[in-house]
Amino acid sequence: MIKDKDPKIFACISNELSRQRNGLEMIPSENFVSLEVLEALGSVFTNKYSEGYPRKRYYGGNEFVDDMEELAIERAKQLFGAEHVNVQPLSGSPANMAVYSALMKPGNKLMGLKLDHGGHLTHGHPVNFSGKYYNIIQYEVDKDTELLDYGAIRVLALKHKPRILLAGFTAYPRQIDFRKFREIADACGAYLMVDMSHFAGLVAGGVYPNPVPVADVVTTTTHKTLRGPRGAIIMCRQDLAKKIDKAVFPGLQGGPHDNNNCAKAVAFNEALQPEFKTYAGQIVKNAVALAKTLKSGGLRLVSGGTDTHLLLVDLSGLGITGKDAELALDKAGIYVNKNTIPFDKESPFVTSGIRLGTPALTTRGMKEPEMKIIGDLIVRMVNNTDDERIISEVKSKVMELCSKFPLYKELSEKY
Ligand code: DSN
Repeated sequence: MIKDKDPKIFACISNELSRQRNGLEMIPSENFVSLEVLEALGSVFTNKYSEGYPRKRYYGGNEFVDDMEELAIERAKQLFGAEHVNVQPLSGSPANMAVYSALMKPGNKLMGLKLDHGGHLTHGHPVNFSGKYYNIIQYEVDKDTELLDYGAIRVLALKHKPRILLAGFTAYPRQIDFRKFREIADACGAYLMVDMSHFAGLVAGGVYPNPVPVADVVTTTTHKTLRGPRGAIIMCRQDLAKKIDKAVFPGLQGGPHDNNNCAKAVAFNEALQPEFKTYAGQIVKNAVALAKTLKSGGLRLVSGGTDTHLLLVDLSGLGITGKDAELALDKAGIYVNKNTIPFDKESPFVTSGIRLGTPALTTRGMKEPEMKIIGDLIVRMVNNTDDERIISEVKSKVMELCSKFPLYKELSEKY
C-alpha cells in the first residue's frame, strides 16, 4: 500500500482528495469519476502492451484487451450513434492531431474559432502544432452579441475554402447549430469536424444537439461532462475509418493506455443509464441558476448567459483581472479558471474573465438552491478580492456546504 511504502506520495494523494472534498470544483472541464472508473484505471490493464486494434495486434496476450476495447467501442457507438469509433487517443490534443494528419497535409487550410473567442489551442493557435503545420483561418464571435455569426463564418469559409471546418469549443456558453456548419462545409467543400470535448456529456444526456450524425469527424475527451477517465475518442463516418485509425496508430501513438480505455468503457456504460440523462439535465439547470444569481449580483456574462454547463464572466467592469479573481477564489476554496473573453485586451495569463462550470458540483448532488448560495459567494469574492476577512468567511461557508455533499465517502477508510 502506498500509505506504508511511500508516505510522501501518500500525502500528495491524501491532500488532493481533501482539497477536492473541501472545495467547490467549478472548472467546467473537470468532474469526479465514479469509484468503478477509478477501479478500472487502477486495474492490471495498465501492464499490457497492445499496439494495433482488436484482433489485429502486434503483441501476444491481448484476448482480454480485445474484449475490453470492443466493449468500449460498442458502447461509444451506442451512446453517440457513431458509425466508427477509435477509443485509443491519449487525450484531446492528440485526438485532434490525429484527425488533422488523417485528413490534411501540412500547409492545408484549417478553419477554427480563435482561442480568445472560445476556441482551443489545437484549433489553430500559432503557439500550437496546429498553428505551425497548417494554414490557419480563424473566425470570431460577433462583437455585439458574442454569439457565432454563421453568415460571417460562411463568407470567410467560401473565401478561403478550408480543407477542414472546425466547430466545437472550450469557452462558448451557447448551443451550436451543427446543421448550419454542415451547410457551410458543403458549400466550400470542407470536411466538417466537431470537437465536442466540453459538451459530450450533455450530448450523451440528450440536452445538447448531437453533432455525430451531421459531422464527418467528431473528437471528444472523455473526462469532462462525460465523467470518464482522462483520454479521448474519435468518431467518424465508416468511409473515413481506415484513415483515422492509421493516423492514431501507427501514425502518432504507440501502445494504447488499456487501463484508461477500460475506464472509458465503464464510463460509457454509466452514461448509457437513464440516470445520466437526469444528471446532464441538472448540469444545465444548475448553470442557468448560477447565471441568474451572478447577473443579479451585477456581473456581466459573455453572451448574456448560458445554455450549457459553463459560463464566462467578464470582470473588466469591476477593475480586476481573471488572474486576481482566480487567486482570491482559490484562497476561499472555489476553484475556477481565468479565461480570456472575446476581444480581450489582457494576455491569456492575465485575462479579463473567469470560466465557471457546474458538472462537478452536480456530480456531488448540488442543485439550484446551492447554486444561489455559491453565486452569492462568488459575487462577494470578486468584489472583495483583497479582503482577508471576507475570504475567510467565504471559505467557512464553502466548507459548510461541502460537508453537506460528501465526496468519495467510500474512500474514507483508505485516506
Ligand atoms: N484544458 C481544457 C479545458 O479546460 O477546456 C481544454 O483542453
